[in-house]
Amino acid sequence: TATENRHLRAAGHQNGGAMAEASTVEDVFDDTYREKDGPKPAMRLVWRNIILMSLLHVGALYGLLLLPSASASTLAWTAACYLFSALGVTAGAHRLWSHRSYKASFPLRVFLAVANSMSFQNDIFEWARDHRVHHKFSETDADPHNAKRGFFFAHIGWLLVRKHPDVIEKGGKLDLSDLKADEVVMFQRRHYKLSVVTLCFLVPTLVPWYFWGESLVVGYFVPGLLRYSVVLNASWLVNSAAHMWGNRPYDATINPRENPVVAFSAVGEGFHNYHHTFPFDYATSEFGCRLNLTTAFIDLMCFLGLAGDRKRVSKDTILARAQRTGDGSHKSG
Ligand code: ST9
Ligand code: ZN
Ligand code: ZN
Repeated sequence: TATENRHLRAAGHQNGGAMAEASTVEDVFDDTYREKDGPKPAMRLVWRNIILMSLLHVGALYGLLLLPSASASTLAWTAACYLFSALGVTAGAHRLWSHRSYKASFPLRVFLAVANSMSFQNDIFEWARDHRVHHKFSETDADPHNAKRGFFFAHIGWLLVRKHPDVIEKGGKLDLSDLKADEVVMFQRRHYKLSVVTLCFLVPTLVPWYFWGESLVVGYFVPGLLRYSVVLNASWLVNSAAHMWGNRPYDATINPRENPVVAFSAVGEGFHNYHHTFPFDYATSEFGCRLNLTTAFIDLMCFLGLAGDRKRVSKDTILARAQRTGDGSHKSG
């Protein structure tokens, strides 16, 4: 199916016109990779991360307790921060930069990079590199959040231990030239720490305090820490829950699944059986905008002339694939 997907991507190009330069994205499963024999390397805990992630989640719980004392404006602002930081991951790091599933103009890329820094999920370059190895070596030692190691590891555990050496070895062989050539990606990488302090913590805290007199404590714990940790967990559910629970209408030989609950909380990213089968489809789902705010956002950007060249898989191809490798739950069956 790797070859098949390359052909599909090439076909998408002919429809999409000037998309040729993105044809090398290495997000297609590589079935030639074999895990090394012998015992697995020992797990090495990273205590700094364990402590910081614990503190973040304690802070988020405190934010939950403060929710009733937040003003309506602060709650609306929290929702806006949620949506904005989520789009920085879904429309930005994921569909644009990891998969090159559509093309974005310079102003839109700046907007997405700003939103991405508010989400504080590693810089775009690192995120996209980890994500390409996740697709190419899915559920093997070379997958950073290998779901075969269990729910906890796929969800958050992978950020609390040293990476398996194969992740770094295989990741080092990926072609990332498109990311290196994108000045917005490289600018964000150079100024990552400052952008995160500003956008993930200072802006969410200070805007409600300055504009409508919210207390700094509520600003820090609600649109700050609570919003940050909810976006993180919604993203991690794609790696954990959507690799374990749901139907596999498109390819029953892989673990990623269609999970509507995850799709809702991750603004469109839970149709994971479809997405691993056709990683270059900009909608990450057969069903366009259904439970998929990110697709609606990309469509809006195209309507405004800020994006273009959306890649999509044809209904015929989807049907043929569902009939050939699906688990029978596709509505056509
Ligand atoms: C976070 C990310 O939360 C979340 C990602 C979610 C993904 C979801 C995907 C699902 C689909 C999309 C859905 C989106 C839904 C969004 C919904 C929104 C509502 N290839 O890293 P080091 C090199 S982040 C090649 O230290 P260790 C590296 O360059 C949260 N090379 O590895 C370096 O080289 P050099 C906040 C690689 O020591 C060397 O290896 N951030 C690769 O094993 C060492 O790198 C954190 O919590 C690669 N793939 O440490 C921080 N990887 O030395 C987390 C690495 O030459 N990170 N290299 O520079 C860390 O602290 C560490 O990375 C570690 C591993 C402890 C985890
Ligand atoms: Zn996945
Ligand atoms: Zn992906």
